[in-house]
Amino acid sequence: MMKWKFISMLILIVLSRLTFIFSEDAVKLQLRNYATQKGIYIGCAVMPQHLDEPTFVNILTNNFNYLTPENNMKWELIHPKKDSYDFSGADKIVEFGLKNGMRIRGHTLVWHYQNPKWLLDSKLTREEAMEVLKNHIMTVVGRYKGKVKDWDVVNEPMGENGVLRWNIWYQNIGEDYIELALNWAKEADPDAKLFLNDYGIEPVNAKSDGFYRLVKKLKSKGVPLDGVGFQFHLDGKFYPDFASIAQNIKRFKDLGLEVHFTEVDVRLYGKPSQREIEQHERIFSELMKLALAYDCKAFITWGLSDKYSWIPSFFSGYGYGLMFDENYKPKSAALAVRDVLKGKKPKSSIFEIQTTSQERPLPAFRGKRVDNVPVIDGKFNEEEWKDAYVYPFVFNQLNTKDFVPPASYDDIYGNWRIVYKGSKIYGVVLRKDNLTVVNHKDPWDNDNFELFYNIDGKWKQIRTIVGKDWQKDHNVNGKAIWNSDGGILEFEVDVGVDLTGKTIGFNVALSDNDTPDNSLRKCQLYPIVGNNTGWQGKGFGEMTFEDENGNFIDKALIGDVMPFLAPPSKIPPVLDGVIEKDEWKNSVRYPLAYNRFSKDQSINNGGAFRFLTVENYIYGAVEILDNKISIENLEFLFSLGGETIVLYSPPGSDFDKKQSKIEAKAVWSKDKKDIEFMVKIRDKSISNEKARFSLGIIAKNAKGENVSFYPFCGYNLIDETKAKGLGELMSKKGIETAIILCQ
Ligand SMILES: [Ca+2]
Ligand SMILES: [Ca+2]
Ligand SMILES: [Ca+2]
Ligand SMILES: [Ca+2]
Repeated sequence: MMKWKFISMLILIVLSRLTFIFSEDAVKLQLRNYATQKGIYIGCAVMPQHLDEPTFVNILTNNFNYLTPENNMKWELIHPKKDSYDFSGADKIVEFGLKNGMRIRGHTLVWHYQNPKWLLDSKLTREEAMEVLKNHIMTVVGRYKGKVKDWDVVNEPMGENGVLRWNIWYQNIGEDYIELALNWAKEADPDAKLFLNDYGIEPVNAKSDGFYRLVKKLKSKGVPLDGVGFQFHLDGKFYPDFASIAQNIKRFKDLGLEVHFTEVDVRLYGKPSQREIEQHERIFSELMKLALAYDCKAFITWGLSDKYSWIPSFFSGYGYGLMFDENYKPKSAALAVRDVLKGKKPKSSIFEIQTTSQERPLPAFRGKRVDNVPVIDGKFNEEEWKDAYVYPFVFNQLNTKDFVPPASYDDIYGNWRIVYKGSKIYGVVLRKDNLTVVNHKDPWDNDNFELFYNIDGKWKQIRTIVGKDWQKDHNVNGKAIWNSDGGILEFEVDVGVDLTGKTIGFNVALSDNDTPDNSLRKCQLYPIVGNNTGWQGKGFGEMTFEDENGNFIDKALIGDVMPFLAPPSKIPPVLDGVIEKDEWKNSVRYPLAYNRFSKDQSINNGGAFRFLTVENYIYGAVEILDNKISIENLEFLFSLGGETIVLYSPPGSDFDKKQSKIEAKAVWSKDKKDIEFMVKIRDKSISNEKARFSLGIIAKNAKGENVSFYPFCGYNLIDETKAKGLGELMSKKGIETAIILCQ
């Protein structure tokens, strides 16, 4: 017995020591101080019993200056019986907050959920219901008058479809229960700020449209309403559409309302992968940037640490929602939020920059016309396919900082081609995958192929899981047939519009899941860079269909491809040919996967590249991943504000600067597989500007044929094989470039 006691004591000591070390890290963060400097409140939801735990309190008071009770002001707890209130929990939180110099948010006076049984069982007339609600609001708000500065007066009033949600107050009082509640809260404490709070209203969508109409009407009637709360309970699997959220915040602010982030958490399923953890971090830091950029005055997480998060009990199998883990260790998200709070105030324009622009961001893909249509039978043997352009699946859009697909061709590799006749699209996908997984409950998390198109403003997403036809609920006029090992997919889709000479918004994606235990897919490869927003009708590339004369004439811009990013860095990387993680840590890694010397443009892992913006310089790093090629040149083109720079660097040598006096330098690694370079763009700093760029590796393959690795498709080099490079081509006709956003 003694022995066990001793060992368990030791374990306890070690554990508490661990907690101590982690909590020390957490205390050191001092999010609160940085938030104060930026004029934003950073808060979290708490329960009264947490305030008896010294570690919790220590982290809370050092990092947060805003508190809200997670449950103790909800009817069920604060008003458990018809004629009696229980203020004990709420009082404790309010007093604690005030003692520690925190602002307090009251949550909530009206909600459809967590109501006491007596209330749910009451049969009330309109007048009786008004009396019950008014008494409750006057009592609760009255008690905390001058102490609680912000109130979520009504929580979650909106239904998913943008019409008011049914609740007991709506039922008994009518639609005006919201304005009555706001008026009574105002009467009880004229100085408190009053909010309506909801979830799922963060981006522009049917629900936020309904919410917007509601608050606009209230404002126009002069109802006392100071702001709206966007809850931000996010599933970290989906990267949010921050541009849409920004646009939404702006329209609410334009009504003269404050926008608070009221219940932030970003949940992940199961044991998160490194990619998911990075996305979790990125979502938190982008949210904080968004809050600062739009002067949102409060950023509240729904809990302090995963130790007490509501997530696992509500979303089975999910966790990891908050900035501190269950041992109070700050996650990378907490450090990222701290860095955002410490940095310069982000400009709102970084969220407003939209992919849709007057310029075509990327060349369109090409769909050839066929007279005899291929037989859709999973056998890839028709002549019609041979002449088609072939493109890779390559940007892993599930990732946010590393878009390069898995290194092994056997793990996942695919290419695709499209031909058409009339209104019908025909396609072939060739796919290599080490393990086919088709048993996941969510169709998109299986090994699958997806086709996205936007024709004349109407978009559609359709999916076929390996081995199966198009998903039934997608109502496809066509079929999808796989061969027996899932290596070939042939499909047809009638889009109902003659495609001859037409340009459409277009995208495809190949997903890979190698975990039959129902874990999530690990990658979803697209032929374009993006943010995985195709399922929201955004982030489309383009396809142009051959016209009746055999020409490809790109029509008006239909797609809205995301730009490539050159994030800012304060410290310039050391140009020594060694691409160190730390010096490039802000950058995004992109694949070089298009061979423009061939009609089959698909390469999986030709190379990778990344950029950084350092004041008035652009820095780049390139990795050559294909071992079998002999390199002739690194080619870099950059064009900003009318000035175009074209530079070449042969293996092992600096840029050839004979043709230009530009300040530039390229350094290759000893094995000539990695290159680091910098180019001075101009005298003035670059910040949040869009430029055009192209970057390529020009080489010969083992057979001595010309190959090139580019980040996007293109045709010039195919059509004019005599041209040796971009410079020469540029003088002949416009070279195809993509947009790079220098942040
Ligand atoms: Ca066939
Ligand atoms: Ca695989
Ligand atoms: Ca797989
Ligand atoms: Ca270096």
